[in-house]
Amino acid sequence: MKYYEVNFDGQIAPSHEFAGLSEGNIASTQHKGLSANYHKALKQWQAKVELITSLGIKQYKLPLLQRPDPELLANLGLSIQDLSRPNVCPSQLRSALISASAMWAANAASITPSCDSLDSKVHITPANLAHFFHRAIETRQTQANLKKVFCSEFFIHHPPLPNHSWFYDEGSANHLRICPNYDTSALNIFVYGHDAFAEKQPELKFPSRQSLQSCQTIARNHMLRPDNTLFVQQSAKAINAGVFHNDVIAVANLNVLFYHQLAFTDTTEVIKQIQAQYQRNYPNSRFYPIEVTSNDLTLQQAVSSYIFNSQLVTVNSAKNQYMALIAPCECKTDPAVQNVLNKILAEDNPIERVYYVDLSESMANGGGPACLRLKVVLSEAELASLNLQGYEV
Ligand code: SUG
Repeated sequence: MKYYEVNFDGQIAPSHEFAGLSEGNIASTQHKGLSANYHKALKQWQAKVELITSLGIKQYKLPLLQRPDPELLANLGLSIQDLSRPNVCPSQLRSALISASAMWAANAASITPSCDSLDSKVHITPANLAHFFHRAIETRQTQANLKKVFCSEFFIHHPPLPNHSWFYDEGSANHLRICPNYDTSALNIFVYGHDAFAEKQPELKFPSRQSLQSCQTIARNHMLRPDNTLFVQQSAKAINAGVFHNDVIAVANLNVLFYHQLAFTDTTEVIKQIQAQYQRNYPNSRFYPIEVTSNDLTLQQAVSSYIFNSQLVTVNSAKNQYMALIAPCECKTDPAVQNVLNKILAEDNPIERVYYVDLSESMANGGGPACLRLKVVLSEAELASLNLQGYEV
C-alpha cells in the first residue's frame, strides 16, 4: 500500500496577537505587547503552504477554532462584553481566551500511522496542552475537529490525557519517526522533558511541557510496537535555553535526523541506539544522523534562528527524489547558521535544497515552519476517506 506525508496546518485566527503568554518560549516573552498583524501573518502562512503544495506535497488546513470559545465563556460566567472590562476579565485572561495559538498545529495531537500499529489503525490523541491555560483551552474544539476530518473506520480517536503534570502532552512536536520510506513501519521516538516519578528532577528554569508518562501512555494506547519505540529525554540545557518543544532542536524525515548535539540528555547514546535499531530493522537502508555541534552553533543561535524548526520534506522531482529544508528566513542572517546549512548541502546526505520562508508574525510567538503543521503519514485509502471539504489550501 502507498503512504504519503500529508500536512495539516493550523489556520491563523484574526485575534492573533503577541501576548507573552508562554514562559520558557523566548520569542513569546520578548515580543510581549508589540503589535501583531493578522493580515501579514495570514499572507506569510499562505506563501508557506503554497510552497509546500508547489513541491508536490499534500497540504490541507485544520478547521479554525472559535475564539473566544462560547462554551468556555459560559463556563467562566463571562460575556463577550466582559472581555473589555479589565475589572471583570483581567488582560491576561482576555489574551488567553482570544489566543490564536491553535495555529501551531504540531501541538494539536499525536497521530501515528497505521503501518506503525499492531492493529493497523491510525491512532489519534489530541494533546491536552495542560501546562498553559491559553493552550489547554484548545483541546476540546481540536478533538471535535479531528473527529470531523478523520471520520472513517480507519481512525481510532483516543481522549486527551488527564490534565495534570504527570501527563503533560504537547502532541507531535515531541515525536519523531525514522524509517526508510513512508510505506514502512517506523521507529517511533518520543521526547519528554520530565519523568514525573523520577527521584531526581532536572534543574529547570523553564517549564517542561511533556512528561515521560504521557509518551508511554500514547505509545501504549496507539498500539505501537514496544520493540520499535524509544523514549528519550530532552536536555535541561536545551529547555533552559528556550527549547520548549523538541521540534525547536530536532527534526526528522524518513531516514534523516537533523539535531543539535545538546538536544537530549545523552545525545551520543541516543544516536547510537537509533543507529543500532535502524540497522536491525532495515539492514538494506542507511540512517543519516546530521548532528550540529555546539562549536558549529550555540543553543542560543539554534533558538534564535529556529533552524531545527524547519520542515524537512521529501520532494519527488521529474529527475530524482531528494529532501528539502523549509527554513525560516531568520536562518539567512547568522553566518554560523549559513555555514551549517551550506555544509549540509555539500555533504553526503539526502538534503539537496533549502527554501526560506518569511513567517515573522508566527516566529515572534515562537512558531516556525514545523510548528504550523501537523505532519501525518496516511495510506491512499485513508487519505481518500477524510472529510476535507473546505480544508484545501
Ligand atoms: O506553545 N506560543 C506557542 C508556540 C508553539 C510552537 N509550537 C511548536 N514548537 N511546535 C507556545 O509556546 C505564544 C502566544 C503568545 O505569547 O501570545 C505561544 O503560545
